[in-house]
Amino acid sequence: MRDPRVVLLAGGTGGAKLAVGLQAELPDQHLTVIANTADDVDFWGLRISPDLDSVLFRLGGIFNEEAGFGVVGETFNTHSQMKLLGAPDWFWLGDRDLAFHLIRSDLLRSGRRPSEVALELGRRLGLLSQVLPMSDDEVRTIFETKQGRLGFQEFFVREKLRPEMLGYVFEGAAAARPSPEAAAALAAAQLVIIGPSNPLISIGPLLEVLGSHLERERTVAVSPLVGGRALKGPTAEMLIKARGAATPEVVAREYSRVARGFVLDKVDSDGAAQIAALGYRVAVTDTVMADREAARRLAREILGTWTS
Ligand code: FO1
Repeated sequence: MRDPRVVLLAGGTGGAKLAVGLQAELPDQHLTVIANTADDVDFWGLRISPDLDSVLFRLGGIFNEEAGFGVVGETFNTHSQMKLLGAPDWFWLGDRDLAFHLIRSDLLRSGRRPSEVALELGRRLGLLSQVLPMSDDEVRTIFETKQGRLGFQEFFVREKLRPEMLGYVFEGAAAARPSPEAAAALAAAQLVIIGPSNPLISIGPLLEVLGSHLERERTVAVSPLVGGRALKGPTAEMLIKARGAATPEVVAREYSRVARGFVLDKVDSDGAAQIAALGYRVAVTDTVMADREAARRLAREILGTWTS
């Protein structure tokens, strides 16, 4: 198939890295990335969208690899001054990063929809792909913990995952609808890729909102696990707690209603037959995206397997 239109469903790290590889392999404007927004938080009166921003910044070539979030070459003068003035300081918003939150919050206040704002930020960064939130409606991951209910960033960043987690909900997900832009991109896509992000708390909210818009025959999922571990974040620990094990097969079960293809890392090739038995077509390859070239190679392999 020449020049397919592709949608990538992405959380913050693995999904965002794969977006860079896909953008490099596809013609301009053939990739739409739909990002999880259930991690969003309002801080200092501004709307912060960490997963969406990490896709925007990676595609725009300004991601701060060292910090793992925000913009390269960051300074924290505003953060220092806010702290001196008694504002909460547990969330490190850098000076460059702040520019995006100021523009986003201003556009939202003027009545623009979150999808319109994301497209506008993408245009101002000169992106060659579209980056969209999963919905214009608010969805928030709330963790039920022994210390009460905590928002995603409160639990992960402020409390550093210390309170014992009893469960989690995606508040607002049942009523949330895909934005017109996201629905149109999914309808036009020859291939939908579920990125290698946390299946429970990054892809989970995306599937709750968009799941009924996916066609199984056109959807392929990339395992976020390599040898029983995720490259970043508590994915393996969460899978063990919630599903009893952290294996690609557990991930494949999670996606079996929405995906027909599954990309498995070569170190996990032993599990390929079990995953195929769930009804998947399995591809085994190196899924570790250590750099841009590795992300590009993985993208090329996925596109070659599922769009040729
Ligand atoms: N992660 C941290 O561990 N500490 C921070 O202070 C922090 C600030 C921050 C600011 C903007 C942003 O877009 C992301 C930020 N992150 C921070 C990352 C974020 O909490 C998570 O990595 C994602 O939500 C998980 O995908």
